[in-house]
Amino acid sequence: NGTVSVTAPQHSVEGFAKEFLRELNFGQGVPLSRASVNDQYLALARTVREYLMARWMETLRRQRDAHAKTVAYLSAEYLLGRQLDNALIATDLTEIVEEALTSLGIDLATLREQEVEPGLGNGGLGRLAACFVDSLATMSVPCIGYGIRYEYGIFRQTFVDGWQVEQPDTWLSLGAPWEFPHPEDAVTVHFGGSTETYTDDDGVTRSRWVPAWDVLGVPYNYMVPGYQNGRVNTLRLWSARATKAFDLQIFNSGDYAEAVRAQTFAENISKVLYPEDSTPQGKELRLQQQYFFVACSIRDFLDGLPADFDLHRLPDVVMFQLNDTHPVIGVPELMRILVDEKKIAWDEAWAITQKCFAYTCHTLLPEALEVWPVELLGRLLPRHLEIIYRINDEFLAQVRQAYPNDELRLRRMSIIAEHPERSVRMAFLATIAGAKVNGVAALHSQLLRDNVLPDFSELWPDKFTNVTNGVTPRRFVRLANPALSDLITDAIGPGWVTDLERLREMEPLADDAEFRERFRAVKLANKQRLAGVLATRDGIELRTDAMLDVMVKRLHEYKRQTLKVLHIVSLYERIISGELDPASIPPRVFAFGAKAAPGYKMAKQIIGLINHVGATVNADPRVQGALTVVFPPNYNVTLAEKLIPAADLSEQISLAGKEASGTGNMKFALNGALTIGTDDGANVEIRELVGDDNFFLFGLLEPQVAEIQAVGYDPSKYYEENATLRRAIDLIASGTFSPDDKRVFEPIVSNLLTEDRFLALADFQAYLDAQERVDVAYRDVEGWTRSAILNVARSGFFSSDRSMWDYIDRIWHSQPVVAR
Ligand code: 26Q
Repeated sequence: NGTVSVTAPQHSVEGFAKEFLRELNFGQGVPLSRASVNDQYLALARTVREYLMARWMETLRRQRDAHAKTVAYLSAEYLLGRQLDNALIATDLTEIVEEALTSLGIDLATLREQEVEPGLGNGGLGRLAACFVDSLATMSVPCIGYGIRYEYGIFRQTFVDGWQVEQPDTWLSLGAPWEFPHPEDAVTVHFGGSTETYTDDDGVTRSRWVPAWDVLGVPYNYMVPGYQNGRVNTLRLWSARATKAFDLQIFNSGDYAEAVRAQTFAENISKVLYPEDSTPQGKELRLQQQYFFVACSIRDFLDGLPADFDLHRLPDVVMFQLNDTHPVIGVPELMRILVDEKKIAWDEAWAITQKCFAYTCHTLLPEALEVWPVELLGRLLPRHLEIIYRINDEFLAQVRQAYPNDELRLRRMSIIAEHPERSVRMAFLATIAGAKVNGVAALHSQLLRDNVLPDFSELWPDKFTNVTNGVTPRRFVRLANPALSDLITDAIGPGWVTDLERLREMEPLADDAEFRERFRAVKLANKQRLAGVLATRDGIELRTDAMLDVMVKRLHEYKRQTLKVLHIVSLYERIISGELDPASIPPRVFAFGAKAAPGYKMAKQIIGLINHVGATVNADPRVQGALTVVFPPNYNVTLAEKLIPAADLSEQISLAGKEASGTGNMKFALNGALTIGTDDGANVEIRELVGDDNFFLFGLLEPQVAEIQAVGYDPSKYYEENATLRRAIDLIASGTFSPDDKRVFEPIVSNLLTEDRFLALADFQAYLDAQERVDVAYRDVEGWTRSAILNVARSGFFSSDRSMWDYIDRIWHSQPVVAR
C-alpha cells in the first residue's frame, strides 16, 4: 500500500548506545569527546524518537485502512511539558537508556534538564488538550490534534524586587528535536478583500470570496505516543510563512526591503501566544491566528480524504472538537468550503456541519466569553461574516417559530450582539452549530445550562452534556512521581497506569501501618527532591520537615490568591502581636506558583504582595521558622511535576461558581495531597469521591453567593465586624510589607474593602477555621497519612482516559482502532 516498512532499532543497552553515538556523530556532527550537553541531549532525543518512528507509521497505515472516525481536536493551545521522559516511559526505554548513557559516561538526569518545555498554552485549557491527546493515543483512538506552533510560547516569568517581569520564551533556540516539519503539506490561507455575487453555469446567483492577501501554513508534526501500546498519534501544529505569490509580486516590483517586510508580516501570525486567559481584548492578530490554524486544519483533514469521497458522509469520518470558542471560526469556514467550493446546497451543508462540530466551554465568567466586533470580522473574513449572518437569520427564524412574539428572546439569543458595539458572540455560534455542548465538571455544566446559556438549553435540552475533566496518569503520576508509582505497583501491580480506577485496590492499605510508613517515606523523598530542584533552579531553601501547603495556578482574582495571602498575614500578625505562639502550630511552608497576564494590573499587584509578605515573614525571627513563603518564578509543567508530588495540602479556594473545573486539584489528590477547597468546579466531585473526612471544605455555596450578590455585597461589613480580618488588612495597609513605599498595596486594600468582586472577605473566617482543622488533622500523623492514601485510592475517576470514554460515549461516537 505504498508504506515503506520501517524496522524499529534494537531494544538493548549496546544497541541503544550505538544508535546514540551514530546520532551524535552523524546527526549532530560531533565526537563524544567534544559534545556539549545540548549536543548530547539532541542526539538522545533523536535516538529515542527513532524508536517511535516505526509505530508512528504503522499507526497511520492502520488508521487509513480502518476507515475509522477520527477526532480532530482543535485547540489554540497545547501545554505539552517536556517530551523526553514521556517518550521514555511510553517506550519503556528508561532503564536501557540510563545504562547505555552510563556506559558512555553520561548522566541521563543532566540531559533531561537540558530540555526546554514547549509552553504553547496558558494554563488549564492548554494542559487539558495535552492530557486528552495522551489519553486518546493510549486508548488507540484515532485522533489528530491541530494547533499553532507559536515561535514564542507563554512568557518566562522573572521577579525583580518581587514584581513580575516577562521575558520572551525562546523555546526553539537550542533546537527542536521532537518536531517534523512538512513543508510539502503547506496550506494557503486567505484573508481580507470582499465578496461578490456571480451567476454560475446553472444560472444560480451565488456569493464568493475575493480575498486580498494570503499566508502559507506549514505543518510541524509531533509524536503523541500511547503508553506502551505500540501506537503513536499525531499532533499537527501550524507555522505561518509568506506565500510564494506574495513574495514574487513584491520582489518583482524591485522593492526587496518591502518583500522581506511582507514575509515578517506573514510570519507574525504564529509568532507569539497571547498570554491573556480571561477578558481578552479583540486584537486583530488573535483573530488571524484563530482563522489561520483552523483553516489550515480543516483543509488538511479534507485533503487527506480519498479523491472520490462523498462529503455528505463527512460526519461518519470526523468530529471537530472545539476547545473553547477559539476555533469556532471553523464553522463558517467549513460552510464556505461546502457551499462555495464544493457547491453543496446550503441546507445540506448546514446539516453536515452541525454533525461535525462539538463545543466545549471552559468558563463561567461573562467577561471571558469571546466576542469579535462585526467591523473587524467583516474586514478580515467578509465571506465568513455573510455566512454567520445567514446562520443567524435561519436560527432566529427557528426561535421565532418556537417562541412567537418574543422579541426580547430573539435579541438575547442572536449571534450578533448590538451593544456596546455590534459583535459576534462566538459561544452562541458554537452552541448553534455544535452537535453537543459540554461543560468541564458537573457543577459547571449545570451552571452553563442555568446561567450562561439558559435560552439555548431551554430550546435544545438534549444538546447539553457534561464531561468532567481529567488528567493523564502517565505524566502526572507515573512520570512525575516514580516513588509513589513504585509503591502502588508493588501493592496492586502495574495495570493502574492505563486503568486508573484500579487504584481502589489500595483502599485497604490505608489501614496498614507499614504501608503508611512507606507512603510517608515517598512524600519525604519527593520533598527532598523538590528542595534540590528549588535550590539549583532558584537558590530557594526549602525545609522538608514542614507541612507543604501549595497554591499553583494562573493568577486571577476569582481564584483568590489574596485569600491565601490574608491567611498568611493573619497568622503572622497574630504571632508578632503575641496572640499566637509559633511553637504551637505545625510548621508550614506556603508555596506559590502563578503567572499573571502582563496587562492584568491587579494580578501583578497580588504577585508583588505575595513576594513582599514572603520576604518579611521569612526574615522575621519572631516567626521562629513556623511559617515560610516560597514563590519560585516561572511556574510551568516541568516545575509542576516536581511540586505536586511533594505537596501535603492543595489549595483550591476559588469563589464557588467561578472555577469551571480545575485540573490541578485532580493532580494533587492523585499524588496524595489533601485538599482545602470550596464547593466549586471539580472540587465538588473530588470531595464526593474521597469523602468528607478526607477533604477540608469551607466557604459559601454557589446559591449563597448568588443570593448575597443579589441583595448587594458589602465587604466593609466583614472588615468592621471581624477583628482578626481587620488586623490582617490593617497590617498590609500599614506598609509593613513595603517599607520603601508604604502605599504600594493600597489598590489591593481598597479593592478588598470597597469591591471584593470575589467575596474573599465573606469567606475569610470560614477559611481560617478550615485551616485550623487542617492543623489539627496534620498533627495526627497516622490519620493524615490514611486520608492521603484514600485520596489516591479514590481519585481514579480523574484519569483523562475516563474523560475520553465519556466524550466517545456522549459526543463523538467514535471507536478505538485496536492493534491487530
Ligand atoms: C481568548 C481570546 C483571545 C485571547 C485569549 C483567549 C483565551 C485564552 C486562554 C481565553 C481563555 C483561555 C484559557 C482558559 C482556561 O484555561 N480555562 C480553564 O480551563 C480548564 C480546563 O477545562 C478548567 O479546569 C479551568 O477551570 C478553566 O479556568
